[in-house]
Amino acid sequence: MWEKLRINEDRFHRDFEALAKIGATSDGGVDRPAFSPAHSKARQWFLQRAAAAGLKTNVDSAGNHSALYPCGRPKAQVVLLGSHLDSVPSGGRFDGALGVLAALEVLRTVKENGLRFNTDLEAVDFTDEEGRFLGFLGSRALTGNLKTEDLSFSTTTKPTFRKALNSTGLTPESILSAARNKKTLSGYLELHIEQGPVLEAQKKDIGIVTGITGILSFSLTFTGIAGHAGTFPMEKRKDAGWAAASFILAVRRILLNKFPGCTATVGKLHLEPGAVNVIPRQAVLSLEFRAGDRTTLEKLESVLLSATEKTVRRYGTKLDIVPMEKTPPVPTSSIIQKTIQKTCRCLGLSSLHMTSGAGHDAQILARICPAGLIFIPSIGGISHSPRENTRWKDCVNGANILLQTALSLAETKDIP
Ligand code: HGY
Ligand code: MN
Ligand code: MN
Repeated sequence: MWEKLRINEDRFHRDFEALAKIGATSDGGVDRPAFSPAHSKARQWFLQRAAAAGLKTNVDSAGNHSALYPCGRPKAQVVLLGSHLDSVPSGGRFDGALGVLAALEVLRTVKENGLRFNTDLEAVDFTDEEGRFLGFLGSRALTGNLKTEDLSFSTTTKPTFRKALNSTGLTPESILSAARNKKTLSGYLELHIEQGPVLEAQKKDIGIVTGITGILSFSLTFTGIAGHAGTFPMEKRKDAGWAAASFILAVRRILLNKFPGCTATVGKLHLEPGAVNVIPRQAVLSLEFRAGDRTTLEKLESVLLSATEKTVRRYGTKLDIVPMEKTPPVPTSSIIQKTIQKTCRCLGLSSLHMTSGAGHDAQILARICPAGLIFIPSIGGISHSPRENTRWKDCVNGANILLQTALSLAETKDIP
């Protein structure tokens, strides 16, 4: 019976090391932004490893790369296992990559044991999870959660986006036509590092994610008046840099004082014209914020947007706001949570129910099928950094939980 089945640890480890070399940085991380040469190379490597294992490979019209093991009945639904091979700039080796490799390893393990189930199994690497252009681009396309306007970027981003698509043979139209019929999907499972400190602090092996954070982001442009840095009087300035700086600190105050458990980040800031001796005319910044429930997310949005109005009044600038990402918070499937918990008990692993403050493709898939997310500990809670690390033993535990949970689901006819 398949309950005793385990993944091949050595093969999984060799693959992890080989993949981590693609786009490797000298400080031990990886730099594989979506559509970069290193990212394309990693995706090709994944397809080659899958083909070498005799799996059926595919690249859909949104660039999602996948491998199928047809172990189900004729015209079976599929249990999809996946994550992403792109990284943030100067990121870590585990974020996303581990989930894709574990998915591939699950399929290989099942195939070499010749097991049959009710459903097929598919491993997928989603396009641009990290949002170089649009967060969860691939999973949103696959689930039919993309509209034309989602791909109409600002005039500065549009040419780079077009170029990135051209290099991979995609078009906005092809991306918009990648939606699958949700009836073909029986469920979705993702293994991921926690990217936070909870499992390590609580000394637990596995995190069973109950819900995933909602994320909103905007591009803000404060426009003031440029001038000579040495002659224009301080008291008469409309310095866009001051507006940006003041707003960034207001965000910090608001979050710390009024929204415990939520986060907000200004991760990008650009001043124009950007010269040492010119008062900044324009400050373009990103504002991203997250909350675990819809009501709090909406409240946070309204408080932060009214802080922008106060800033504009105080510094006499103008302001343009362009919405970017809008991903609502979602619960994961309670049935899948129970299956993961049972699997942890069978494997003698401790577990903890928890929410995810990081975004994952699982939250997009959860809109159209039962979805589950499995966490393993991150050393020091560090992620989106070359210092991101997880003990190899935990990676193997996570992959075995993914295997056993996936097989439980593949055996179930209809996951409620
Ligand atoms: O930004 C996130 O939460 C994820 O790592 N994409
Ligand atoms: Mn990430
Ligand atoms: Mn990730």
